[in-house]
Order: sequence, then C-alpha cells, then structure tokens
Amino acid sequence: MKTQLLSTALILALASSVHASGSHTGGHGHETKKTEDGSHGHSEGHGNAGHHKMAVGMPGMADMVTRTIKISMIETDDGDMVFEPKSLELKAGETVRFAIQNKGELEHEFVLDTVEENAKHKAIMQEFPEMEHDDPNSVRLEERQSGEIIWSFTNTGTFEFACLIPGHYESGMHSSIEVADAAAVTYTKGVVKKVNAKSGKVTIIHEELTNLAMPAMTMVFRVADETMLEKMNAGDNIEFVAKRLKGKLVVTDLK
Ligand SMILES: [Cu+2]
Repeated sequence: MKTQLLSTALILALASSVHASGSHTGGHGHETKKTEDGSHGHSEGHGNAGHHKMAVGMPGMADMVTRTIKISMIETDDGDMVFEPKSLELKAGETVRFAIQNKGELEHEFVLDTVEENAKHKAIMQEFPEMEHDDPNSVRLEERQSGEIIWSFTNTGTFEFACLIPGHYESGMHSSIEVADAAAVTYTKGVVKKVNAKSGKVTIIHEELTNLAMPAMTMVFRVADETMLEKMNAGDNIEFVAKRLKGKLVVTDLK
C-alpha cells in the first residue's frame, strides 16, 4: 500500500531522527501526539521509550507550557511565502505552545527540526510531493486553518521551523530558532507599577538594563507573550529580560 511504502522509504532514507508516521492524514485538528501513535521510525536508541526525543527537543505537555508563541503563514504580494516571526530566541527548558495560523491561500506545513534534518526531509518531499506528515514536530494546515504544537526545547542550538512543501522553503518559508542556555540569560530586577492588559503593556520600575545600556528608571514595555501580563500585578517584585525588537522594548522572559 502506498502509505506503507512511503513510511518505509522515509525510515530508510532518514535513518536518524525523523519519525515516519502511519497516519498520513490531512492534518486536520492536529494535536501533539505523545505515545498513542504506534508507528515511529525511532532509531536513535537512547532508551527513552514513549518519547520522541530529537535534537530539537521533544513533544511537550499542555500543563508544562511556559509561553505561547503565535506563528502566521503568509504569502506576500511579491510572491514570497513566509512565517511570522522570522526568528525566535528561546531558552533550553522552555515548553512552547506554537499557535499556528495559515493566513494564506495555499496549504502549508510547520516542521520543527534542525536545519540539516529539514533539508533531508525536504529532499524526500521533492520525490514524494503528495506526502503529508502527521509527526509530533509538524503540522500541515490548509488555507485559513489553525493548529498547534506543544514542544519542549531540551537542547541548546540553532534550529528552524520550515514548510517543506516543494518550492515553499525556497520562497522564504523558514524561520530560525536560537535556543540558549538558560543559565546564560541575565535577568533584571524590577517592580511592576501598572499592567494594561488591553494595550498589552506593562510599566516596570526597573534596575539597570545592562543588555540595553539603559539606566534604572520607570518604563513601559510590551510583552512577548500576552500570558505574561496575567502573571504580573501592580506591586509585584519581578525578574525579567527585556530586548529591543523592531524598535520596541519587549519583556521576553519573566521569572
Ligand atoms: Cu508552505
């Protein structure tokens, strides 16, 4: 049967960490799978039965999510296909809920992996363009469809999420993920003065922000993830990381 042949081809060709799946469905209502999917081409053999442990990490559980990141799939007027955002910075140990929205008119994929594994996988896709995946590190979305993946980033390194449908990667459909060592992140102390959930902003009386070369003062920040606002109340002592993203000061991490 065709599905079986494709699975076998995948396992043979990608003898390392890409997991072939027996359920080549259209990816509707995709949810992160953990152990229920019985046909894993798992050949790394690190004895961690029940987990899809890959260089990029492993499927995460909903109750472990530390932040939600919205991802959009977009086709631009000049013919490019892109993900928004174009790059992400994470810390090892984070579990991320990727809330993915296909805002385009075409079908797209979100495949989370190393650049190298995605390149191998992409070569296979070119040979079997009709192939659709339902692996825990990927989701395929039809036009205007949404999906999500919960993923635990257990390792530091440079990774990416990409669309491996033939031609899409080349049209720009890949974004980088830098996963840093959690211990290497420097937090700044501050006190929350005001939270404005409506505008997605928080005012913080903060100590010196060394990474921004900014002295201690009171400033308004945006947040990288709206759920951060729920964790902050006026008067709270916090430790946070702020970065300048697209010319705006954004709280990217919160202890
Ligand atoms: Cu695509």
